[in-house]
Amino acid sequence: ARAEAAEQYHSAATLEEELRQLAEARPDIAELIEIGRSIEGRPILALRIGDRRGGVPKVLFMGCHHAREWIAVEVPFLLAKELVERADEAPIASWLTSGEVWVAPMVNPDGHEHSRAQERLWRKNRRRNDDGSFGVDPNRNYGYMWGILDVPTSSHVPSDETYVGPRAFSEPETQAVRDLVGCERFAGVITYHSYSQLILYPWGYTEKPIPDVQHREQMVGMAKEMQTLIQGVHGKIYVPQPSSELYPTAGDTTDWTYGTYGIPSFTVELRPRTFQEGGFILPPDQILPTWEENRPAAFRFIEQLVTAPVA
Ligand code: 0X9
Ligand code: ZN
Repeated sequence: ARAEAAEQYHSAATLEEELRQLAEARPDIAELIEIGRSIEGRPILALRIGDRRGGVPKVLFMGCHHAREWIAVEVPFLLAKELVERADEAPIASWLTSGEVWVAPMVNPDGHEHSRAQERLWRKNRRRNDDGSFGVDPNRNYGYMWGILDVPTSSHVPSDETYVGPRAFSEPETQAVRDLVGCERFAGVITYHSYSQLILYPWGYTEKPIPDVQHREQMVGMAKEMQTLIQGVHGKIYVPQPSSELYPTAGDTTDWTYGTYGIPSFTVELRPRTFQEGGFILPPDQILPTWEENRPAAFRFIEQLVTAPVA
């Protein structure tokens, strides 16, 4: 069963191959971009999808900051695939004219390969730390309020699962995202993780609500709408909540994208809901239903942000 699952989920190599095929099939709307290289030298890839007009609002979807969260590669990949393959159909065609969608399905390719080949439950990247242990948690390494917490869920001990790293953006994987987001000025970000079926929005570093009431209401509203859209497909409930309600962390992706750029930012924790249902080990026959239920929420996010006036 293990070998079978590995075949139905993407490796870094099969992902690159399929992203390349998408870009080659539709060079008019899709471009494969290497946004950086991992510690072990693997390309970190993003597919840019749009008519390339310039000055249009852009939306970013990312996946697989955490190595073992295999489904978090597949959902953004299937989003990219559908946008490219149905690029000429309404309403996708109009989104790709009025805006642009960027998809980076595997931010942590080294960790992901390690999870496939060596340790299925590996989480971090593959940095060799000063104490000889391996790995920085990429989702603790972003530069907004980085390192301010010292708790089990956000640790300064290198061998810990949630090691924040020696400094903000110490890792090439988070540097790649930092540089991309700094360049492209996205209107919104969704980063996929697993598991628990949650829709998380900032803050993660504090239980205090976001002070800007408009931003807060916008993100709470969007999260609730996503919940409804997801539930409408296969009945699965994804609970919206502030990230810190799950547990406190400093330096996660969405605290940085919201804290630095003020853009709507969500962490979507995909299937399953519980450890008893498999936790990080999601049977491959659930890849498609997980994508199907997340499709309308992702589409709505795109639609909302690309049809809004450019900031
Ligand atoms: O711990 C994480 O990085 C995310 N959960 S996971 O099980 N995929 O590792 C959640 C990050 C959301 N932020 C906070 N909880 N603060
Ligand atoms: Zn995760």
